[in-house]
This record gives sequence, C-alpha cells and structure tokens, in this order.
Amino acid sequence: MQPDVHEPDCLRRFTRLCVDACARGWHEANGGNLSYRLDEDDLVALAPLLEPESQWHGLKRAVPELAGAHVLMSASGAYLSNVAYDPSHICGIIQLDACGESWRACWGFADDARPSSELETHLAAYATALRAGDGADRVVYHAHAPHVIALSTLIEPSPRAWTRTLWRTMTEGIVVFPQGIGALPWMVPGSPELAEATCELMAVHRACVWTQHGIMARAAGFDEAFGIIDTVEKSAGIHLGARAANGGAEPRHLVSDEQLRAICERYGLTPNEGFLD
Ligand code: 2HA
Ligand code: ZN
Repeated sequence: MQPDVHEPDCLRRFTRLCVDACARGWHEANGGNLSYRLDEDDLVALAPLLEPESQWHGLKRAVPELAGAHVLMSASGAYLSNVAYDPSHICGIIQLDACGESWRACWGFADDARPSSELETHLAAYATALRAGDGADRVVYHAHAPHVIALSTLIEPSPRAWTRTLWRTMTEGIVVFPQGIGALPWMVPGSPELAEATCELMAVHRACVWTQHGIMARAAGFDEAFGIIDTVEKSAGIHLGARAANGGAEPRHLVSDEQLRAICERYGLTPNEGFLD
C-alpha cells in the first residue's frame, strides 16, 4: 500500500483540476492527460515518499532541457475521474536522467502503470516553454473539450482562423490568450509527429487545438492551464450556438479589429499582430 500523498500541494492541485475538468465532461473514459514539473519546494515536501525504481526507460526523443527534472503525470489508460480515489494508480512521478534521455518512476504508477501515451509531447512542451523563455510554465494539460472538437469539424485547422473566430466571439478571448492559439489538422494521438508539430506551435501559443481530438495547453499553474482551455472551450461553444441560431451562417455581430485593439490598449496586452487586420 502506498502512503497517502494527498497532502503535497501539487497533488491536491492536480486532483482538483481533474475533478473540475471531469465534471465539465472533458475526460470521457481514459481521455486526456495532465502533467506538472515539480519545483524545489515540491521536491523537499515529497522527498520522504520518493523511491526511485532502478529501471530506466529510454525516450524516443531526448529532452536535455529537462535533465534531472521530476514530473508528476497521469498514467496511460487512466481515468482522470478516479484520481481523487486512487492517486497511486492514476498518476505517478518520474525523474529524468542527467542527460534527459530516459526516465524512471519515483512514486505512484502502481501495479506497473506507465506515464500517459502523450509523455513525449508533454516533455517536449516543457522544453519548448523553457526555450521560449517561459520557464515558469510548469503545467501541460490535454483535454477532450467537446465544443472545441465540434468547432474543429467546421473551421480550417489554422492558428489564424481559430484565433480570430474565438477572439471575435467573446471579449475575454484576447485577454486570456493574446498570443492566439495554435491549430493542427488531424494527426495520430501520441505520435512523434503530433508532438513535434504541437511544440512548434506552442513556442508561440500557450494552447494548440488538435482537430477532431481536443486541445493541449501549457501554463504556469493548474488554474492557468484550466483557465485557458475553459476560455477556448466556452468561446467555441458560444460560437457554435450563435452560428446554429443564425441558420448555420457566420454570426453577424462579432468583436471588430478596432475593438480588439481597444481591449489591448486598455489592459496593456501585446496581441499577436499577425492575427489582427
Ligand atoms: O490519454 O487523450 O491523446 C489519452 C489521450 C491521448
Ligand atoms: Zn487525447
């Protein structure tokens, strides 16, 4: 029996996000995954619980930026809805070696559970954030947000099309993601191609839509990661509803470019100029 680690703050926040997101219907069955890159304080708090396994597992793609890092992550095939009841089976902590070429389990992943199939995408996203100067980003989160998936069947998978649609539907969009969001055509889940394409877009954007699949975000904390996806999902839902109410046609009254610029001026935001006309 593993000790109860509900006390460490990072696990409580991890669990809270999973519970909130499951209540929203973002994680059917074993859909979606979540990770958190531990900081020094977390490591001090968790030190008594960490028991590194002797077995190392090679990564397909090395992440030297993460050499020695510890990452809390959901398990492959795990139902995120169960994390509050059974944390040591649903998630675990891995440590990367001194070269960022392999990992070993240090806590959780009970009964031979393994990190999520999107492990390499998450690690690449942290490396991308570090390279982009966003080293404070410690959460990577992937959700099967239903309105995002529905809208992805209607609009082209381009960052500009997605960003403008969401910015112009709901005023809060440009406030939460002034750099816009990325979007990719359909790709095989968990594939190196998806990891690479996602990270290319996430060097600029904090979130990236995966057509007919869901969305991935990187952020400083759990609230921010949830908040970005919540805002994208809400705006996508409003857009779909408005479009349906308008007989399927583009809604007539959207936030104008002039109004988007006025929001940025008022709130001191630096928008992605490439997405403004
Ligand atoms: O965790 O969502 O994309 C299962 C998935 C893979
Ligand atoms: Zn998925």
